[in-house]
Amino acid sequence: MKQHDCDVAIVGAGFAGMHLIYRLRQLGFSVRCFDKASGVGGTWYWNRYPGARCDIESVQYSYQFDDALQQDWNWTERYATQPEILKYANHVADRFDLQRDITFDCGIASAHYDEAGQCWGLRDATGCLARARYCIMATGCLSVPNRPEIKGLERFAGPVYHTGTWPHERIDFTGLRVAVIGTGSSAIQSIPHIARKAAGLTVFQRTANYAIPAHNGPLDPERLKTIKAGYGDMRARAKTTYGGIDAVYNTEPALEATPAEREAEYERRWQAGGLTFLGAYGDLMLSKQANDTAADFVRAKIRQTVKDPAVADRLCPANIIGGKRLCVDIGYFETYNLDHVSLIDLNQHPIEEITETAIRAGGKDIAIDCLVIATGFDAMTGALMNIDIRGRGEALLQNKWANGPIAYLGLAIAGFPNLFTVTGPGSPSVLTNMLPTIEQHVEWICACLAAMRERGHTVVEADGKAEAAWTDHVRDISAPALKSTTGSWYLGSNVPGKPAVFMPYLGGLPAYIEKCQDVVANGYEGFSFSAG
Ligand code: N01
Repeated sequence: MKQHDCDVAIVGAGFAGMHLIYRLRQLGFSVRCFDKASGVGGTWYWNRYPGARCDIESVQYSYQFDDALQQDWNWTERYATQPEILKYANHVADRFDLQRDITFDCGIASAHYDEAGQCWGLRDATGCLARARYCIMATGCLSVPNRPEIKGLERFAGPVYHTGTWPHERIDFTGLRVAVIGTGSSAIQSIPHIARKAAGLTVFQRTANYAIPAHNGPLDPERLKTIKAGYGDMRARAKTTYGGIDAVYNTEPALEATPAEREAEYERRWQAGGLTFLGAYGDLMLSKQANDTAADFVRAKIRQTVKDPAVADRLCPANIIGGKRLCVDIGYFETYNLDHVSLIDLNQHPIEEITETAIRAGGKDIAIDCLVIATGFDAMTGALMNIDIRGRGEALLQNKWANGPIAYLGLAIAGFPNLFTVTGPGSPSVLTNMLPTIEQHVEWICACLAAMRERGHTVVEADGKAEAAWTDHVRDISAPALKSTTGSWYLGSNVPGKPAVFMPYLGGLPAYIEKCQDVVANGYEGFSFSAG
């Protein structure tokens, strides 16, 4: 394997890695990007399960760094499908000739900082691949599948698919008895598609989930034209909202509205569809009582949709709405009205084991031909903790983060000079529209590297004190928040043994952007620089 000596090594060729290549090249840095996939696209390369699509409107879940790109590309649906997003990623790679700087089919196993040489050495399983002054981890927040440990799983004779590493070839469920384990976004999107083909579908649910209808459809060309005419304004407005999505977020408290007013507002948002349902009132994620009003509305919708009241009961979430990431669905609840679809509540009937031909739950064998595991990801820290990352004094990141992530702004880590993370823990990342959030990090990191070059600096490192203060701040604002009261992948509670720490920054995108700008305005406050 060829060794690459370059200014910047990038791990991951998803939307973050691709934008990094483009921007760093523009600034005159030499780059080499590595990805274990055989193509670009990151999460959209791997998540090919039936029904996979974005839950943020395509016109907003897209790059804005190049106006000609956003003017030229035409999204065809309100919420783009996985194939269309992957096509877009490939279009961007071709348009900016990014692939020549990417080594595919190459999973980085270790990244070690060489203090004397002031550079990072990256290796895959076969040996040294790159030596670079800087290393940027663009490894994604949801890129490591969470695989459940179920007795007998390895004995099952039929095919087993994880939604997060779906095969490239089309899987035909026609006439098969299928089981799906999990009821998060991936399951909620795939279940209606699987049910359309399968002879029987059994869904194993541990926690019921809220889903708001997508009301997806073709993008009206006239609407697209209007959006494109005002794209810049739309992007600017989006940056002023908590989640980086251009939409109307009410600030008035739900509890000050009358029940009739609330019902009308929730109904209006239900009919509009999508994640911005939670923008109905300003206190939905602050007050349990307010949250209950929205949760009750959605539970009533589930009961209206699902004909069997016992099944509807099982599908009605008991926890707060928006605690786990809200899901956006197309025909999910209606699917349970089909005679060949059944729902098993794992709290009442836990899986005892999997045999060669069946799932045994609650003392009963449910015969299946294939199994779909939709149990999500080891989120936010999983990809970084899976790489042997060593900083100063060969200190291991795995040790530093053993009790939860400690990072400065989700961008840098004390003791790990010249290492950056894109949308790392402690940044708003997964609580926002990821594309603009990725771009904000990429722009910040690239500007930092350019500033260092101008000043003759060769080493940058987050200060331990600044890092500790930011990590405390991230923890302090999440402690009283309703969101941190629900078990979720934000907290790592979906992965057995993972420390329960609320990982993303809950202060919202505008506050975070301001903080990043202030850091720069104050001479990169919280970072120290030196020259070799
Ligand atoms: O994963 P999840 P996901 N036995 O963690 C259950 C993004 N995404 O892949 O809630 C039985 O949400 C688990 O139960 P519980 C999006 O950000 C985006 O669906 O932990 N069940 C849960 O029901 C999303 O939030 C899109 O009790 C087990 C399910 O598996 C994130 O990815 C589409 C279990 C996992 O749900 C993750 O979504 C898809 C076990 N041992 C995903 N372990 C878009 O639209 C876990 N579960 C862009």
